[in-house]
Amino acid sequence: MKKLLLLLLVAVPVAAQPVDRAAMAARVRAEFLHAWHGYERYAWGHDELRPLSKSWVDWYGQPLLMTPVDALDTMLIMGLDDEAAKTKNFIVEKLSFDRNISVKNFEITIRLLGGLLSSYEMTGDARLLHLADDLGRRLLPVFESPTGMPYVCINLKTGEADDELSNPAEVGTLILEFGTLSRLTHDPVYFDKAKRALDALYARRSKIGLVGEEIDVESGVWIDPASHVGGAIDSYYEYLLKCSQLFADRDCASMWGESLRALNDCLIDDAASGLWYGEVDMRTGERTAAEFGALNAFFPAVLALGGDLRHAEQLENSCYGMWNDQAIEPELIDYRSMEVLDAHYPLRPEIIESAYYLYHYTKDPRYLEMGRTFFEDLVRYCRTDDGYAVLQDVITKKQGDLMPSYFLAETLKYLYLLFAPDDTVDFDWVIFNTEAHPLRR
Ligand code: DMJ
Repeated sequence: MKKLLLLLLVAVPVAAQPVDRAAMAARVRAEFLHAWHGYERYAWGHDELRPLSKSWVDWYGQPLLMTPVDALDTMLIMGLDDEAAKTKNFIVEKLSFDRNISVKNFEITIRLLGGLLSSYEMTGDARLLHLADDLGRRLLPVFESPTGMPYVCINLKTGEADDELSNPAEVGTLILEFGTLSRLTHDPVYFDKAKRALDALYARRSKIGLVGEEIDVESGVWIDPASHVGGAIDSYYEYLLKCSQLFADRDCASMWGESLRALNDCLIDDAASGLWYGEVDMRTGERTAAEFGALNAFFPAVLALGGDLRHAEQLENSCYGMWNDQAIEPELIDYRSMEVLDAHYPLRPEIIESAYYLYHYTKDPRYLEMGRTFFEDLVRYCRTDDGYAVLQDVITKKQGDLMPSYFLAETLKYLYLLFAPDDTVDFDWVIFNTEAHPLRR
């Protein structure tokens, strides 16, 4: 009998405990509050919390309230009404874009413009739309390049745009926010400028339908031909698909369809460690690297949203392997050797976002289990007494002194939505921008 019991123990894999969604959602919400309270205590009125030194950082030397604006719609979604009311009042009283600073158009658009627009749509507070419109006006001169593709930086006060060396992500990740601003203000100028930039970029794709990693927005010449779905390119593809859905835009639908065909033809790499989307030369399709990282892990979500569940599930499985290898995902690996090439973990959300999308479409409890793993590892390695910290090294788990605003906008929001009741956000009626701000269809 004893022998039989032993045999059974060896042969039958221990089934994972089913995930108690309500309990997990409550835990994520509590951790959001923990992180938010750290920000409130040590960084209130500034851009981001430095959780180890218990201080703060302003990206441009003057505060643009990155964390409050990024976090506000997460509070609304989590039903944190008191925190949301206090934060909203603070934003409308204190946030001013009348500042003589040169900012990154991409970051300001996805975090601040996106955050203001989604919070406006959720609360109906016209002061938030007014702020968004003011910001949008100040950003517009960024498109005044010979090609119509935006410069990288823009001075919020003088409108002076600079830095012509850009990339597909920074050129092509604007249309959801600018288009929504047009819809809400009835001024087409925002949508038109962002669409023209997207068209100009797409027109410069290679003969095999791919884009590279760096482009000169004045000459329209590619500087770096590396083609992949990682940083510097990633959300360009995301916005082609989402633009087609948010605005029922046929051009974007066709650009997305053509691009996906090229990605599937040229990038898919079936390795021993799983299916990946690797890196090739945009001109020849020749493989140049077997690299994949935390940023690339947004792609299963986009594939799922586009209807390709088969590749989405396979890729998310590979990503999960990447996470589990070090019990937290590195910024970059070689997926053939699984060697860590960049050991940072800056509290990124993408792999969690993909689990959320895949659970929505499949209802497969595997994705809840993945979410639980992500959450437990985050708490174990990234939690500090006063917030959450990036990891300098996923191997040693040494923490770094920053809590990026997207941790509250995205990482914890997607974790929460994965476990919260399915109707917490009406998935079919919103499109999340790349910073997880839901915009109404
Ligand atoms: C966020 O600001 C956005 O998700 C962006 O698209 C990529 N980088 C961070 C999160 O990793």
